[in-house]
Amino acid sequence: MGVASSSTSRIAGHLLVEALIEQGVDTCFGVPGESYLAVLDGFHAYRDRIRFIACRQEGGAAFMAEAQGKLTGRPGVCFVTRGPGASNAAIGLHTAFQDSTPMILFIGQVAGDQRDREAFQEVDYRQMFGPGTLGMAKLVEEVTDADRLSEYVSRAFHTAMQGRPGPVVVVLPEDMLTTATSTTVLPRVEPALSSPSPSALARAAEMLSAARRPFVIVGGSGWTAESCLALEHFVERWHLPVGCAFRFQDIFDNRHPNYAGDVGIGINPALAERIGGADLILAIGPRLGEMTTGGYSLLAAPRPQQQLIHVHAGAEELGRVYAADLLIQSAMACAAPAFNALQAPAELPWTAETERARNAYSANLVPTRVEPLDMAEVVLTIQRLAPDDTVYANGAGNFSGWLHRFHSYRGLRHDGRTQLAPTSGAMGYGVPAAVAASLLEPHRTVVNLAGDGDFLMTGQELATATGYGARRLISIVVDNGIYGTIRMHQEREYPGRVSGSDLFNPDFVALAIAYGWKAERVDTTAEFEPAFARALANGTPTLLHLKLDPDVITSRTTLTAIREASNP
Ligand SMILES: Cc1ncc(C[n+]2csc(CCOP(=O)(O)OP(=O)(O)O)c2C)c(N)n1
Repeated sequence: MGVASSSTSRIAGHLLVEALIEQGVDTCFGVPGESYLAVLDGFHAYRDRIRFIACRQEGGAAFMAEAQGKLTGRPGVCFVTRGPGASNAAIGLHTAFQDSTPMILFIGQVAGDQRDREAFQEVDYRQMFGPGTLGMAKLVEEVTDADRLSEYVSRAFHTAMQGRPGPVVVVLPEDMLTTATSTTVLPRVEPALSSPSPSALARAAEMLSAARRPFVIVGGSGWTAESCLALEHFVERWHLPVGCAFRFQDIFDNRHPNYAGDVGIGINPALAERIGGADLILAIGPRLGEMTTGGYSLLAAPRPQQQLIHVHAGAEELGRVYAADLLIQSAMACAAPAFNALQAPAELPWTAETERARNAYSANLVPTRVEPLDMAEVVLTIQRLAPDDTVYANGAGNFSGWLHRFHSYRGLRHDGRTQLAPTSGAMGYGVPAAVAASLLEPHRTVVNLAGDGDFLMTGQELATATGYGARRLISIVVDNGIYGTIRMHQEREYPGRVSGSDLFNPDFVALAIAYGWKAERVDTTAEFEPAFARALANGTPTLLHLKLDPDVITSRTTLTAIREASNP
């Protein structure tokens, strides 16, 4: 039901908030600005229906909205002010683009009578953010007529969710927002979803039936619990081995006997070999980007050795890199059920291979013990103690490799999305994503795994968590005193020549306590379990500061080994 009748006249700033409520939005993230006071006043007017979470930096706010889009499948909403605010928010927009996350960024803009003078903080957002297929936004629009604001909002929601989901920028000139309008809001948007054509499905079944060593890679956005269940049934019936694309590990239940591992950075070498040696790759949903293709080598670009069936929701994505053997344009909500309707042949030559793929995945879960702090054991302990529906959030850095390798995601069909991780590789994502998840779904436990570099890019959002009453939120900072990922690359390319990758760190425990969190330091594996149990039990945001030997650079090797291999 709408919140206003068409005869009501109110300023466009209020109409915008009414339109968001109509779309089912109950939480927006942002940093206020004088450019959109009329919208803030709308949030005040409708404060019993919708809340505006005031963040501490627009990068944090945009990451929170991106996480909201990932968690809910509908656009996360972020509000920022002109040039400086929009500049800070760019990282969240870029992440939403690369991760195919529905999101809308509203930007306050100079008044129309000041336009094009380079007025205070004026920026041309079409130049800044695109739109394009290789960048920051699917669509950038500036609303100059208050009577058409509803149309633009409706278009933003459609565009963010339809085809390949992604971010939309809507620019709001200050004078437009204060103009009275009696227009009404438009109805809640339900995205139009494309389905595979019967002939394409029949061709896919033929190709699968003729294969000897097929492999399925799933990923991308737009999945629902039902489509994930259909996917599970489809691969069971066809006995297919399944891998999850980089940072889409929660699409498929990692405990399922057909699950073979994640296809991303630090891939299990046995899995890489399997994908390289497959004769057919069925990619359902992933973008087949650099991280999922091992730098376009597991699948050679532009013409892979394997046969390729690529299923994706975005027409512009199909055939963009790979000259596939079969392209199927379909939303994920429709693709898996359609594949699940395909009849499998009685005999499938690869059944034993699927078992082997699973065994290789299980073998990869066995860690090499490390003293005094074993990150693999840390991840396995978190998994053992945390509730099943816990949301895991991380940013970018080598620390995330332990989570990606050792955590078994139970899958979207059981618990909704439980992995908030940037395929864009944006450092600083994890803290705000975790804060957003905790505020949006307060009944769930949220665990953020952060590097020391990663954490401090957005650590100020600890204040947002405290201020808005987050509870079951745990941030684990893995402090190795370096920008470890970069040091690793340095030691490989320029052994022994350290430059720009050392960090000075604050006392993270004192820092967290200053923000109103509880905090503990952990130096050994044995100390971790009781500290994490206390964090789970106390119902207060808690930071655990883990000291990690910088030589322990990944779950597979050390800095010393890398340096020695590069400098024999
Ligand atoms: C916003 C951003 N800036 C820079 C980088 C490049 N980068 C990738 S990983 C990394 C270091 C991460 O350091 P840390 O968080 O301490 O984790 P570690 O690698 O040491 O585990 C850097 C600087 C990036 N990915 N994102």
